[in-house]
Amino acid sequence: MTEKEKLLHSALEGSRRDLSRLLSMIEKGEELSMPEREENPDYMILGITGPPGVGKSTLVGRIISYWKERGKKVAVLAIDPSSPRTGGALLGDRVRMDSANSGEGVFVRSLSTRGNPGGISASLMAMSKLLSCCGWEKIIIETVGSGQSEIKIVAFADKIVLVDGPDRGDIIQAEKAGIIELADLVVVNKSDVPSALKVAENIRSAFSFSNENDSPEVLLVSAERNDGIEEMMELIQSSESPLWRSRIKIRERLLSLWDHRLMSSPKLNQVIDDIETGSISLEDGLDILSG
Ligand SMILES: Nc1nc2c(ncn2[C@@H]2O[C@H](COP(=O)(O)OP(=O)(O)O)[C@@H](O)[C@H]2O)c(=O)[nH]1
Ligand SMILES: [Mg+2]
Repeated sequence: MTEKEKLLHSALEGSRRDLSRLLSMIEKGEELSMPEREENPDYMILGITGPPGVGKSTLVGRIISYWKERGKKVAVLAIDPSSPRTGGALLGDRVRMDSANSGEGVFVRSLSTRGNPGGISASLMAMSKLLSCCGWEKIIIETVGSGQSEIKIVAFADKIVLVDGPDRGDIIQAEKAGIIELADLVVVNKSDVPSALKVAENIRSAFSFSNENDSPEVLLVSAERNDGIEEMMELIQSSESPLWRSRIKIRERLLSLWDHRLMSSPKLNQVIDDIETGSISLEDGLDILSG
C-alpha cells in the first residue's frame, strides 16, 4: 500500500486525523482515487453562499444542530478568501460553529482559496466526495461572496442557498446578473432587524418581475434567535430543482471540471511556452491539454 492508500484506508475506518490529512492533500491539488460512495437517500451536499457578515456561519451552526439532533453526521467546509487580514474572521467562524457544535457527529474544516491549482470548485467536489465516502451524510459548504464566480463554486452542491442580510440587498444585484438561477432558496437573515423585511420584499418583487414562475422562495429567518430555521430546513429538503436549473448546474459542473483538467495538466507549462514562442496555436494547446 502507498502512503496515500494507507491514509485513505484509515480515514474510511473513521480516523478524523487521516481524513484531515487527505483533505489537505486535495487542497494542494493532489488527485485521490476514491471508492464510489454508497447510495444513501440521506446524503446531501448543501451550498450556503452570500456576502460577508450576513450570518452564514451562524446559520451553518443552526443547520448543524438541526441535523445533529436528528442523528445525522454533519461535515462543514468553510471557505475564507485568504488574505492575511481575514485570518481573524476565519478563526471567528471556527469558534462560532464549534462552540455549539463539537463532538463526534460533526466535522468542521476551514479552507483557504489560495494555492488551489485546479480551482477551488474541483477540489471542493473531491473533498465532498471523500467526506461522503467516510460516512459524512450531510456536507455543508460555506462560501463568501455574491458574485458570479463565488456562486458557481458551489454548483456541484445538491442544494444551493443564497443568504442576504438587512443592510445590503446584494441578492438584487445577483438577480440582475442572472446568477440567482443557481439558487434553490433565498434566505434573508437577521429578521430581528426591521430592515430585513424590506430586503426580503425587494427580492420577492424583483423575482415577480422576472416572469419565471419557478424562481426560488424567499424566506426570512433569524439565525441568532433561532427563528425560522425549521421551516428553512423543510424547504431545503423538499425543494425540487426544475429541469432548467438542474441543467444549469450540470453545465457549471462541466465547466469546473474542464478548468480543473486544463489547469492541473502536467503539460500546462510546456503548452504555455509553445504558445508564447508561436510554435503552436491556442487551439493546438487546448487539444493537447484536454487530450
Ligand atoms: N441581529 C442579528 N445578527 C446576526 C444574526 N445572525 C448572525 N448575526 C451576526 O452577524 C455577524 C456576522 O455573522 P457571521 O455568521 O460571521 O456571518 P458570515 O460572515 O456571513 O459568516 C455576527 O456578529 C453575528 O452575531 C441574526 O439573525 N440577527
Ligand atoms: Mg462565515
